[in-house]
Amino acid sequence: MLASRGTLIVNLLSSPGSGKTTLLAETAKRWKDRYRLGVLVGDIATDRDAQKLAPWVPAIQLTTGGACHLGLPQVQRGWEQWEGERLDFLFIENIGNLVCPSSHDLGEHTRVVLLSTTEGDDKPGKYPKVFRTSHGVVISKLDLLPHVPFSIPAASDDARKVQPHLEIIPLSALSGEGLDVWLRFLETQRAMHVCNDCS
Ligand SMILES: Nc1nc2c(ncn2[C@@H]2O[C@H](COP(=O)(O)OP(=O)(O)O)[C@@H](O)[C@H]2O)c(=O)[nH]1
Ligand SMILES: [Mg+2]
Repeated sequence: MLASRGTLIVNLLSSPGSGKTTLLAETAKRWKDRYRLGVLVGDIATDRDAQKLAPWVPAIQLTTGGACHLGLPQVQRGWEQWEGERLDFLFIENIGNLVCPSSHDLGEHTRVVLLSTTEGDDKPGKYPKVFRTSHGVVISKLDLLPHVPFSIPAASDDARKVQPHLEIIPLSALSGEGLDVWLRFLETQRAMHVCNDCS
């Protein structure tokens, strides 16, 4: 239904603190005059992320009260608050967790897992399902790479062992490095899944 209205749905998964909310804010800043965006942001408690995003993008907080992942009915109820809106991109920020959210299809077109440079390059093999079910991996906090023992080739090889078709996008939301590649990835996904003639 949303695809026919021109909306690409992107589900962001990662462990807590790897940079989902910050990346969404930076995406929204860059696209404020180009695309209509919306964010459904999941957390166990508080509406802090929705408040952080509010200056840049319409954001609805979905609070699970303890559940470790978002479910489709909750996402649908969140979306209904925008009934009638025509969004170009609807982002879902899932609960920070590399395990449970990977087993729950939220109807997204595109699933992206974030892995920050501070988390260690061995995580893809240790949490294979989230990498196997994703289309892209954002390696976040690239600005910290000089300070941490993290190898982008090692993380990429490990991730591609479980999902050979993964797009791997190293970036820093803080410095802006790599954000152009991220934005192009999103546009390509939208052109593939939603419409052929949109840029
Ligand atoms: N150095 C650095 N810190 C970042 C970057 N992106 C996010 N952070 C910081 O990491 C922390 C967690 O970010 P947040 O976006 O809340 O992560 P989330 O829990 O995945 O939504 C915050 O203190 C951010 O300022 C980045 O690219 N570089
Ligand atoms: Mg967040």
